[in-house]
Amino acid sequence: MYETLAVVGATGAVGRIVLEQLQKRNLPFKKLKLLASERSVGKEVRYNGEVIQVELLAPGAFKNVDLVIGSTPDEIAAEFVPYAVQEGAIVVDESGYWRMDPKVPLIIPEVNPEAAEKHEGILASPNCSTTQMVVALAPLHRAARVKRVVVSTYQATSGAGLPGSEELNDSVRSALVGKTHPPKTFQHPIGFNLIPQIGSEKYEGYTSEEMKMVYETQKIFGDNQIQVCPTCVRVPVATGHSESILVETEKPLSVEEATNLFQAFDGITVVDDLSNKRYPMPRDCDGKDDVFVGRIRKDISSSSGIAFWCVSDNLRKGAATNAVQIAELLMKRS
Ligand code: 2RA
Repeated sequence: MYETLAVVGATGAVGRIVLEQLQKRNLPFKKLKLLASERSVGKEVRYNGEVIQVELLAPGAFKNVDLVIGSTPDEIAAEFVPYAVQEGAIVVDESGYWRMDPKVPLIIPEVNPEAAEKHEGILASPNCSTTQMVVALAPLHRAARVKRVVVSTYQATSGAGLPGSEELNDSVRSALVGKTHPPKTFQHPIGFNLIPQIGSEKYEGYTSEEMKMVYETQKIFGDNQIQVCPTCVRVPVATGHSESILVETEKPLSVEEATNLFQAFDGITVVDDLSNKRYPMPRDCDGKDDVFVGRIRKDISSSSGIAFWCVSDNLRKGAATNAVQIAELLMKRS
């Protein structure tokens, strides 16, 4: 049923990993079409030993396309997704534009695959910082119902795409010779710095990135009662978002119970041995598809809390891998 698959934004930081994941997971489609903005048209991309030329993203490009994975900024997704659907394709969109539309299911395949059954042509993949947190919370939520989450993120520069990665390199190089590289992608120089702002001011002093963590978590779990208090921080790390998470559950969980729940969940790897200095770190998770959890401990300030540390490759489970898994889920069901 899904014979032709199109990848929009195939030459971007996430698009490249989408192509790698499609090959690795061996998705059963017959033809691949690559679409991008004018700047990338004509570029040649290798896929499974074949050379594919990037074509222009424009109305008409989705005729005879069955399934699309879109990896573009919000404003591009706002424009192309409606005409892709009109031309008959189903779109898995990674941008932030469609996620909170009530008609669009927001999917993490290990967490809420059932939500993918009902859609009107668009399915969305959550924001990277939400995805890894929700994967980690899911087994605790199923066993003990999550009531409240306090989370601080340490987000890599590649979350802002290739320009973010370049700015980290330029900023660090300049700082090492006592200069300041003028920031373009981030609000301040990122080399040897932390920036407690990702996105714009959105609600009551919280940023757009922080409010995504609130709304998207509630939507994926289908529970608006879950309280989330986020602080999102950009850090000078190239790849791999880290999160310090304190979760309060309705039914108190012991550390052993929480650890067993994490270990049994598909897509989570536990690395937790403080005495031997073993815990997840971005440099060890770069290039891996799982969500890594460690430093699991009791909240010593309350009786119903568990604190833990969570790291995941933001370009993989936080973006490309999750989108390809959604496409895989649709293909399995067709
Ligand atoms: C970031 N979460 O890290 C964003 C990307 N979607 O900037």
